[in-house]
Amino acid sequence: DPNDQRTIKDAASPKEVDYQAVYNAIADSLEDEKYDDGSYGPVLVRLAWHASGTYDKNTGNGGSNGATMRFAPEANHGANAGLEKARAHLEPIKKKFPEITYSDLWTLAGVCAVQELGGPYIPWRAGRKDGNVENCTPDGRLPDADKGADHIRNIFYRMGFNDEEIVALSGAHALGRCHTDRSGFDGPWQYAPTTFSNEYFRLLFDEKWQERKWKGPPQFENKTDKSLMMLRTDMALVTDKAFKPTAQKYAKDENAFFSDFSKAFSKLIHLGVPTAQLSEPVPLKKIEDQAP
Ligand code: ZEM
Repeated sequence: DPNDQRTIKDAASPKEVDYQAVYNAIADSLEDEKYDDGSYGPVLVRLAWHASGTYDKNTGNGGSNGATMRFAPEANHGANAGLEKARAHLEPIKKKFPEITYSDLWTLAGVCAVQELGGPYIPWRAGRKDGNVENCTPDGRLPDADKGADHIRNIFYRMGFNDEEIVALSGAHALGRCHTDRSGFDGPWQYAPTTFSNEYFRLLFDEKWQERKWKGPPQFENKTDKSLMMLRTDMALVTDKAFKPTAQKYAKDENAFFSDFSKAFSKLIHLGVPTAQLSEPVPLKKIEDQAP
């Protein structure tokens, strides 16, 4: 199976990389007052997610191993619109540390963004190998935002996640926003979209949500000031009987969310990477926890 990223051969033998130095360089690059809400963090988290969320547990193909989003057709899949900005943002880091693979770099960048924007520590292992165009995954593996709970389950069960993990992962929507020129949707999920928190869950329950009347795709707006948004898939976390209790727990208990998100996101960014390829967990310290 040419799509099977477990068959990716590495041209060179793995080299010594100072991953903390790579982490620090990414952390240093996140802030940019001219970009979006002032940080590249959210779009880097989305890059790590879309690079990993193509995994299919039944065939073993897809996942972060390969970094196949560098190539058409995967780069041009509708779900990946806008992620060229995230990839381009990491190019200078790749140039500075050429020995890191793109697939390690993209997942490490996701970890860095979550941690530096105030989220939990995320266990990360090195060892992903870069594939080539033959390893691109077919279109349609990532979730559609205008669908319901059945669709969400189909997509995430295929990756090997359960209902609790689906809810935990969805909390990443604390970060960033929708862009009309990328997905067609519009707006952020919470008032501080460059701070990782459980605000997404709190607002899901504490705000009243109504369908937005506009020319764009179907989305919800908060009644209070109409400045926030939810996708149909976000609303499913409240309307679905099995998702709701977990979402409620995270709305009330940020520590529980952080702990479960850390595990689920770590699982996500290692999906499909053969264990034999992976290093031991690499400690990646937040800037604030490093000696001055
Ligand atoms: Zn998202 N996501 N996502 N997501 N996502 C967007 C943005 C971001 C869905 C989805 O359709 C969309 C997860 C799950 C799901 C992030 C992280 C994670 C956008 C807006 C859409 C439409 C894109 C744009 O216009 O720029 C759906 C349907 C999901 C599941 C059902 C999971 C899981 C994530 C990580 C763990 C992040 C951080 C963003 C914000 C990106 C940015 O540029 O600000």
